[in-house]
Amino acid sequence: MTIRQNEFENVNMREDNKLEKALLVGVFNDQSDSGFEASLAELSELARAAGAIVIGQVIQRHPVSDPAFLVGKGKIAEIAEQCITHEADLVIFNDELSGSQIRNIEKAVSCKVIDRTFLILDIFARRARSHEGKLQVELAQQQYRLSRLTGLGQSLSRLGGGIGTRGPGESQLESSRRHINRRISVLRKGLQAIVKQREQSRKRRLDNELLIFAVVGYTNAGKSTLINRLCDSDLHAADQPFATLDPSVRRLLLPDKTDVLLVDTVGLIRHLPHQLIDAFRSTLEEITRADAILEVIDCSQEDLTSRLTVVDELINELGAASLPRFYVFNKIDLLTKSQLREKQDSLTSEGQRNGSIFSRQPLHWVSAETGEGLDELEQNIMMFAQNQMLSVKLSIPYREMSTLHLIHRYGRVDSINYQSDYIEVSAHIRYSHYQLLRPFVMLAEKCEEM
Ligand SMILES: Nc1nc2c(ncn2[C@@H]2O[C@H](COP(=O)(O)OP(=O)(O)OP(=O)(O)O)[C@@H](O)[C@H]2O)c(=O)[nH]1
Ligand SMILES: [Mg+2]
Repeated sequence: MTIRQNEFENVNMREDNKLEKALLVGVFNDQSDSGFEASLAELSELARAAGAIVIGQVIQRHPVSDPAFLVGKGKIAEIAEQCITHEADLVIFNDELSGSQIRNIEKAVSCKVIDRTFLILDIFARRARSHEGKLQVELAQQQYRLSRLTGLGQSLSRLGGGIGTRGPGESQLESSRRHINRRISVLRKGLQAIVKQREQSRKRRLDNELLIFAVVGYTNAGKSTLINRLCDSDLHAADQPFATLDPSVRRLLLPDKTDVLLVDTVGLIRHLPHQLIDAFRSTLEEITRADAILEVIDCSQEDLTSRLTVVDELINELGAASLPRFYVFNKIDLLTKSQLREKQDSLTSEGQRNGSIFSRQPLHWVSAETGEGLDELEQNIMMFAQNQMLSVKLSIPYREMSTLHLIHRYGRVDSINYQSDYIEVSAHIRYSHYQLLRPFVMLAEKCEEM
């Protein structure tokens, strides 16, 4: 199946290739109260990542009842004035806008208007490299577009049915909708084929049966840098939102010479568009197939707990909450000793107050940049991996020699003694392989190191 290039690409690039000047608009209301400042600062980061220069911001401090514009008439006038003064190319709203709101505001301020969701989708489109990533992003964009079409108003729509609602007389709206729906179904089919392929390679990976750790966290937390440092790899890492879109797997050699796999995942952000979560679901579900999660948190950030909540909510939504979790607080090199102590104390006391995991779980404080704390993290990963293993003594008849190959493949052979009529093997195997080797087991016990 051939799939056309994404028609959304570079959608907010100026024709002369210059950076666009963007004015930000935030609405301060009760629900977004606590994270408002952080969320607006993040919007500015996102705008820059999309190739725009932020020339100012307008904040609506009081909720407005007029849903046609989201902000009050006075604010609309202020936005229009600022657009003229700063020669803005576009206005970016921090809140989601409906199709009709976008059109109303565009008309009133005479400038291109987009919302946070559109902006994030645009950044994803710029970053997508793999075939799958490109299809996923375009699927999310087309769904966004479909949901914004309805704002065009009833007068343009003939969806009510009846004579004249099909064929040459159909409205612009309806034909756009049909065009988008057709495209969506092509994209879905393309993605299904890729998921099938992935199932095959997962089966192969399961054959190798290495423990899998999904590295999950807020965007820019340092997930890829951490993997690079631990695995001596060269995944793309950069100081920008959504540097990673496609999941990659790297092998970590532990001090006891066993290997585990670390899976890098797409970074998360507050108000991650639901269209993206849907489109990336099959990729995100890789997390649920891991044996454990390494949750990476940038501890130099002020809004640390709200970022943690965003990540935890997605892990819950995916149904991966019961997986064992390592909390890895990264970037400690950016804090002074006393700032670090303050953060550690506040997390522990907060944990004790609301009974959260932090009061019970050992937390890892590391720097993927300098390597500080990584030895201890590796030790803990190793202990966890050993925990998943059984120490066994096997007696294998010579006619069952092929079993030796199985043990090499599924576990770690510690010693082999060739006796006169059987082979005596001491090994570490995964619990899940116990049944397979059971006929030969003389002794099995949980590992000492646990
Ligand atoms: N000072 C410092 N910077 C770090 C550390 N770890 C990562 N960084 C920097 O943080 C930025 C983001 O790192 P990435 O590894 O790309 O972050 P990520 O979590 O993979 O981000 P996404 O893929 O966008 O979700 C890069 O500029 C890194 O160099 C750290 O321990 N200390
Ligand atoms: Mg990354």
